[in-house]
Amino acid sequence: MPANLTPQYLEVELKFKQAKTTPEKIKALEVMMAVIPKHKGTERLRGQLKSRMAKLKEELQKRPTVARAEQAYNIKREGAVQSVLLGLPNSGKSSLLSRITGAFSEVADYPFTTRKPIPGMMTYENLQIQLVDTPPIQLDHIEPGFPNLIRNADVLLLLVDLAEGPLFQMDILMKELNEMRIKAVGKGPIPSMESGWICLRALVVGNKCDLKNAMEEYRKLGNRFRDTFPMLPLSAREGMNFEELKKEVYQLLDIIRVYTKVPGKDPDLTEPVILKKGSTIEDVALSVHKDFAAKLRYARVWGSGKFGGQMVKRDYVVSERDVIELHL
Ligand SMILES: Nc1nc2c(ncn2[C@@H]2O[C@H](COP(=O)(O)OP(=O)(O)O)[C@@H](O)[C@H]2O)c(=O)[nH]1
Ligand SMILES: [Mg+2]
Repeated sequence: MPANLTPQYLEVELKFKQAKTTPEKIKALEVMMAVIPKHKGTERLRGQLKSRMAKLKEELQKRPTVARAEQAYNIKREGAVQSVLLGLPNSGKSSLLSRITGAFSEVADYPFTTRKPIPGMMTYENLQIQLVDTPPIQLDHIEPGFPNLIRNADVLLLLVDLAEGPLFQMDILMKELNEMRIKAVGKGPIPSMESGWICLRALVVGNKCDLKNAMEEYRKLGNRFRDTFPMLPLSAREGMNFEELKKEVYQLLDIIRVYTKVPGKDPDLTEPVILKKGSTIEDVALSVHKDFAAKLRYARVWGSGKFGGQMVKRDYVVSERDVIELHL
């Protein structure tokens, strides 16, 4: 039976053939399906159009859309602290992640090897610190999803290659953070920010200190930044200063570790309770269970500068390494 296709149909069919992108093809195909005469003679053709449409839609799904790219930037927080590595291409971010956490991130001496963030875990004493490797920071270009990843971090590690003009690299990092309305601060009080802005703790890390002249460059970097940020030279390749790096990250955070114990037993020193500096006995109780905080009568504390087992009230401010026995 002849199909007797109308000129209207043939016109959109031509459009379909000329379409270059999948969305354009889908659009044209939709019109074709709408205008094709619906009779026995076009039955087979209509079937073909339908399956073609299904294929095109599938193709569209497979593509990394902006939303999908953004999703890659949603890194699940793990451990007590999240730190994010930021740096220009080839500064050594992936090398550092691999060496210090054992997580796999491709390392190569050409730029843009890392296309999405990759997390790993490092251990500092009894603390788990998540480290996230990221795609390189680029001048005047910000990947969607990247600002959010950074904003959610507790600490930023600004990694510069000491052999490739570290001052210039820092300029670009600061400029792009500024574009994202992120202010990196070292130690000291967190300034109050305009709305839309966020303030994050940051550490400047000079990588490749194993290379010739690197320490000279590091000193120049220090002249400009040591009053603003804690700094550290390091070699991701040689594994130099890794313990110091973890310690610096820990010290940058305004946190303390305390331990809880039950009467008559020793505390479990492998499971610290992580609290903000200035936290009280009540906060300790809250971190255990909210009922504990409500029922709390007093606590006993062991730690430096107190009598062992000293009795304290709920508003007592705890300090690093205190051992606390809660009494309900
Ligand atoms: N000499 C030296 N080379 C390093 C060091 N860290 C990384 N590299 C090299 O620098 C290049 C880029 O490293 P990569 O980790 O992929 O950098 P990324 O682009 O920042 O992730 C590679 O050739 C690494 O082997 C280091 O501490 N010392
Ligand atoms: Mg990389």
